[in-house]
Amino acid sequence: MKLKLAIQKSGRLSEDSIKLLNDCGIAVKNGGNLLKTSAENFPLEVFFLRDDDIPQYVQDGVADIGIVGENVLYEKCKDVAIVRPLGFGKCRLSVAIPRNESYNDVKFLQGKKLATSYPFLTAQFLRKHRIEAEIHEISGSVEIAPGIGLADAVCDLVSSGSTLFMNGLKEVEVILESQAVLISQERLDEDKVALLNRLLFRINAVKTAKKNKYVLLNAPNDALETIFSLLPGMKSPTVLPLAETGWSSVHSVLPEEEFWEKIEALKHAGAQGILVVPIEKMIL
Ligand code: PRT
Ligand code: ZN
Repeated sequence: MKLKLAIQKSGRLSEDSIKLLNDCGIAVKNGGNLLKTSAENFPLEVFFLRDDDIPQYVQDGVADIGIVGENVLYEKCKDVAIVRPLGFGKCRLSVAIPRNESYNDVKFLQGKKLATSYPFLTAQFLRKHRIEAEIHEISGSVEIAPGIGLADAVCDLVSSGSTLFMNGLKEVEVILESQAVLISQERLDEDKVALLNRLLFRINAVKTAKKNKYVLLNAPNDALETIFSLLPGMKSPTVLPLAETGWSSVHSVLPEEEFWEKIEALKHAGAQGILVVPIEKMIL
């Protein structure tokens, strides 16, 4: 028995999805022309699909789990469970209007025409703000719609914003912040849940590792107490005596977000020869 995973065949989420599997020690070759493939060393079958189809396939149980952007998931309104955010494919679904228009608030959109590939989420946003506007659904190149007189505004995905900029548009409202998520069928049988948990264990180890650094440093023994308070580590730091008397080597783990602040404080406390190393896997 194998767990069936649906990922995007070719697009912005494909590479990161395959990389995540590889980081989890699961050997999967990139899709190419394949529609499905089996992992070599984990009971996993991978389906390569268009991202728009993934929520439906997971809902219907054709696939047990899938990787898809929240934007697609919420637009499609399928009955699936979100298992875990994955931290890649970050973007936002935003309303943008021609740069030369002045904008105060959403009332600007009253009676206007909006072009989008996300009619459901756009309609939901307009309803929430009690705005009546016409939604014009198009499947691609939404950002050119105002320029060719097809719409007054767009509702589209943005990451850097350069596409909007190049098309003379400015972002005025964010409807949704999105990232890739792991989704699962609502009613997986017990064996599949066990496989999903094995996969999740690995994903958690990979993701936790990315958020942390391994720190090695030398310190005079009388500075150790201060250093321990700065580097509590997973349980407590490892301390090894240096050949030079009165000095120790301290090994510990430090969250990425506290990195610079802590390094400064460690130097201040007397630490020397600080080495910071990436962690590949971390199991708490
Ligand atoms: O063929 P298939 O249907 O599978 O792929 P697709 O063409 O529908 O999707 P794809 O590969 O473009 O995107 C897949 C997913 O990546 C999206 O559903 C989002 O969850 C996520 N994602 C992240 C993005 C972006 N960032 C993004 N920037 N999807 C699209 N874009 C577009 C954006 O709309 C704009 O037109 O990229 C363009 C460049 O963005 P800027 O702001 O960086 O200029
Ligand atoms: Zn798509």
